[in-house]
Amino acid sequence: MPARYLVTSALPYANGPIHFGHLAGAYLNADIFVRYKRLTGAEVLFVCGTDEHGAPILVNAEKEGAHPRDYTDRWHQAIKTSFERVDIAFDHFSRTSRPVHHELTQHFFRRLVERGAITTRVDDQVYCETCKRELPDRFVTGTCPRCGFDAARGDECPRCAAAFDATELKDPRCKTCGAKASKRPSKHWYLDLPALRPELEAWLEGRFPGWKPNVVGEVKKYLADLKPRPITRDLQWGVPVPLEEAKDRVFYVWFDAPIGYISSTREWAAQQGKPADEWERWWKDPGTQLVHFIGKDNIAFHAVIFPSMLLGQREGYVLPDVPANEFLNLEGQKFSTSGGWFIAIDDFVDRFPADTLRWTLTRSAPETRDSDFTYKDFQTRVNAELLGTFGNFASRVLKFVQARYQGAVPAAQADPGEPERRALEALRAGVAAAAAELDRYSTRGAAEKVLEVGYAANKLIEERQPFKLINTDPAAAATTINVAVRLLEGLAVLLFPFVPGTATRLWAQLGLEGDPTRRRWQDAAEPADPAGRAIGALDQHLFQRVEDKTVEAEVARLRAGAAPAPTKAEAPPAAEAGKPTIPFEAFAALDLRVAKVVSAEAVPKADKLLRLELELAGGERRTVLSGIRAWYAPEALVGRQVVYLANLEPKKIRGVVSQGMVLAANDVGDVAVLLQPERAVPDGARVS
Ligand code: B3M
Ligand code: ZN
Repeated sequence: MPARYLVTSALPYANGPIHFGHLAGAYLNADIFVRYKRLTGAEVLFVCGTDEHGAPILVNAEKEGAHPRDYTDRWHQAIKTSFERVDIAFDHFSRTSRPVHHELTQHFFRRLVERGAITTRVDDQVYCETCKRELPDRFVTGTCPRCGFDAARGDECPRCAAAFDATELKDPRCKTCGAKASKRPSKHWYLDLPALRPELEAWLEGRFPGWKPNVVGEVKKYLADLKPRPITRDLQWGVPVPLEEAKDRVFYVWFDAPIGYISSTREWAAQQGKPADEWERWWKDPGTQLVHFIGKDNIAFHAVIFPSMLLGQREGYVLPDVPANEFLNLEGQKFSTSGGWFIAIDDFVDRFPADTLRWTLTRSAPETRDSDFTYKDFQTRVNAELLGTFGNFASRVLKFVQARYQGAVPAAQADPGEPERRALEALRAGVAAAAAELDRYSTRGAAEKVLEVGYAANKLIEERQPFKLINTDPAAAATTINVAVRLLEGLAVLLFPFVPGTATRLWAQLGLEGDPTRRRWQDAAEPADPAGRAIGALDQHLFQRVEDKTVEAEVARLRAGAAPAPTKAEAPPAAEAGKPTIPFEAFAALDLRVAKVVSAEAVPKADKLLRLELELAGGERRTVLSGIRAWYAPEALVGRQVVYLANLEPKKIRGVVSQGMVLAANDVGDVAVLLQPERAVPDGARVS
């Protein structure tokens, strides 16, 4: 088992608030793992920081009339504060806009050039004469080369889901200024991944057996189509490419961002006054286990591209484990910051303790498949598990010590009974089982094992009834209470990685100094005899109930805040505002119906598409492909009624004949929102 862990979480873009989906993907699990490993005595460094380059940040800064520096200053601080409020305790939280990162990125590039792993290519790029710059996909709109939709995006069409290069768009227009865009040849630099493939594959072979199937699958899919990747952009905001002939180029954000883990480490070492080569003890010593916690959309960057860049340095960098999580949904729908369908951390912890969120998100963590946060589930986790299992047990036992033993833990008989032995065995088993789950990065599995220890502790009290037993057999009652206090000490250590604030309060209520980090994880299995020790003040309950009316209010609040009307900055450019007037007959020709979704599934190799089976009147079925996968979890659509255009010409897409289209509002801040009748109507009902 390595004695040293270097843990990273995906660098959040300095481009918006952190929400539950982020926490559940790459941050909360990392923090739990770090706290656990430190409890075992391992040396751990936990680094992160904001990812501050890239076109989306430029787009949003421009929308606000702010310089990207000011814009990212604001989001860096806001994001840092949000993490602090839910006890995500990085050792260092840097920014990729800092000089230390720019210098290291340029060094990485030069080493790759020396290594012969950088190539160049001259390609047509969409260019705006007015803005005097090449236009990345997000900055371009135009007419879809396949279906003629005149508001297609730079890389795909929201109507027919065709994917294409921006240079294939007809009548391309600059999204920033609306001017017609042109094409011009442009030289860019490429990371030659195939040149690095042999070393990469040799390493992957050794890692695949220990990796999650979703990660291995994603990596193999990427390797099947491995080609050189463009790593430069014609933008002014980013890490400059250190070549005279590329002075108007910066690195593509995904080239520089992962290097941010290293620059954050170097900055940490400097700020801690460590020796100049301390960072290399973490990044180049084979005794370090590097672990990248990420969401599934980042797998290729962390398991193929960044390791290739590290191998290309030929400087003996350690290579990562990549325990990627799937996605968390919110009340059955995909998170969408721009669409207003998210719960910001700050907003939530203003009303609920951070530990209630940490525990709920851990218990429903999307470790092997997408999962869902609902306020109902939150209420159950808080009331039945945190309060009902851990909180009540602690309160009953410690209040009893206060009331009947003058606040000091009573002595146990030499030979505790079978129920006490079973409970202590459950603690020992729980310590080992939770460790095994955490060692394989399963925080969800580990929390389940800790909960089982809580159940065993409550079972002891149910079986022994010490609060009555004291009247007939005081020695036996004292033994049960003594053992119950040992269980509480063990639970305080086990709970610390998950709910650190509560575990620390429990530790104080037990009359122990400091916090649970005073104890080693493995020692939690054998708490010392607490007889005679004074317990601490029982000033407050560890948890508060969540009432039904609170859940209803929260869901209403979420729905009210969702999908705000597009602000003027989001409204489509004038050219898309209206369409030419049509005769009534043209509208009458549309056969619009209400249809029920009877099944929904993702379309293989098509990131944006869902395949829907619709039911009309008399059980008639239709198949439709819809580009709404980014916003709707398939399972959340089944049973819903939608508005369906039944007489659109069928079209074969990705091998599936799509018979028509379901209608959705677009341009709601880059989100699609399905149209549906305001109440249930017969399937197949006509819309006019
Ligand atoms: N900034 C955020 C994301 O795609 C991206 C991660 C970078 S990690 C080096 O989740
Ligand atoms: Zn322009």
